[in-house]
Amino acid sequence: MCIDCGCGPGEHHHEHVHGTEGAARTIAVETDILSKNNRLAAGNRALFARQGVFVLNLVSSPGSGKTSILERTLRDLRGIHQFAVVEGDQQTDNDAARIAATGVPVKQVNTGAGCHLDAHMVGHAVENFALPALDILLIENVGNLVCPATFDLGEHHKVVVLSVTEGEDKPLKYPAMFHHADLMLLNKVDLLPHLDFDVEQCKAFARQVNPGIRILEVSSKTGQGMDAWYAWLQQGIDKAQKPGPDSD
Ligand SMILES: Nc1nc2c(ncn2[C@@H]2O[C@H](COP(=O)(O)OP(=O)(O)O)[C@@H](O)[C@H]2O)c(=O)[nH]1
Ligand SMILES: [Mg+2]
Repeated sequence: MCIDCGCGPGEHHHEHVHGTEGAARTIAVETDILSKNNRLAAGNRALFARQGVFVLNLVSSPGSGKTSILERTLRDLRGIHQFAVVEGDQQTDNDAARIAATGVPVKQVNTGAGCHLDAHMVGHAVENFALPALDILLIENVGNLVCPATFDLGEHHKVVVLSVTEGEDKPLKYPAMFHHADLMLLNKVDLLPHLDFDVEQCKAFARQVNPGIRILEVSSKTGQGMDAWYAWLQQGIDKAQKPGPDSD
């Protein structure tokens, strides 16, 4: 069950509880779901650390360009790094087919009515990959700016994609997502000449909810700004592959 909208894989919960006893029970169930997810995410994180795989969780509203950014990234860097992709969607394997066309291994996870991936789904999805051979695992979450914010998958970073067609106020309207992300990719900047979108205002709003957030302006269509994104990926890969203080 998702604690934000109350939906769960394959079903919707419409349980209405009244009074303090009901509220206490709701909080107890939510705490339980989150602590179970956090336990599984910690397991995923330990696995990724042991295997030296850099893992990103890409989040955004539907249509911001997550799959397009992945496609361009994979085509540009496939010969340099070993990639795998987990594709989260409620229905269809359309995005997985787009990724497969780049030649990179991909595993589709359909969440049904569920509005986010969770650590359990990702733990199973990565059983399909030879992790020791991977440099980087890219997870495309379900298109939704609310629920995926709360669910740790064991990733190194959440990367939030916002496109310039969505309005500069989105970081303020969906603060949890922008608060939890370490990097924001401001996508579709090729469209700026046709829009009234205020880039500096949008960046200021993002920094208002997360002063430490990195922001890169990109276009997956023209390739503008993608080199800075690739340099950021390279740094993360280098760091993930460095043996930790307690590894032998
Ligand atoms: N103009 C422009 N369109 C883009 C860009 N990136 C993605 N799109 C388009 O935006 C739409 C949604 O892209 P998609 O990658 O499927 O978004 P997702 O739902 O976040 O995975 C598609 O029609 C893409 O061609 C971009 O940088 N510039
Ligand atoms: Mg997509």
